[in-house]
Amino acid sequence: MRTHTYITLSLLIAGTLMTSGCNSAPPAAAKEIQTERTKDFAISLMSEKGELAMGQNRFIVVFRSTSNNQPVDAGTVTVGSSMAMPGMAPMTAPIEVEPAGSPGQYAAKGDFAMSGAWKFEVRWDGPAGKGVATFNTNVR
Ligand SMILES: [Cu+2]
Repeated sequence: MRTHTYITLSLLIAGTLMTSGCNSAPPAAAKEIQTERTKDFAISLMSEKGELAMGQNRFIVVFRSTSNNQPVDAGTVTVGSSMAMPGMAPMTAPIEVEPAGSPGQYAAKGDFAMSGAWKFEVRWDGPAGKGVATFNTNVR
């Protein structure tokens, strides 16, 4: 049963990848993926490779003040995702976000089932108020 063997092996590999993806430390050297600006913030998505790719991704969300370019605490941050699918409900990927240990930096991870045009909505609620910024980002 070659097919069955192949599937079992794939599940084992997928399981190993998921386990190794549990470390929540932000990437050591992060490159900018995309930056969007609001009145108060320049909000950047960053990752080790400077891009998002199909499958499991870890990236960081950085909030900087537009007045002095310094990282600034945005309070509670969530990231929503969706991909428009012709003739179907949009595809979504849950994105886990947690504070990355220094002000204005948040570690995020999510698993994208398809490459293509995704929309990310970064929401914040904290000392500087609340808001949302939309990123239209290509997932390779
Ligand atoms: Cu899709």
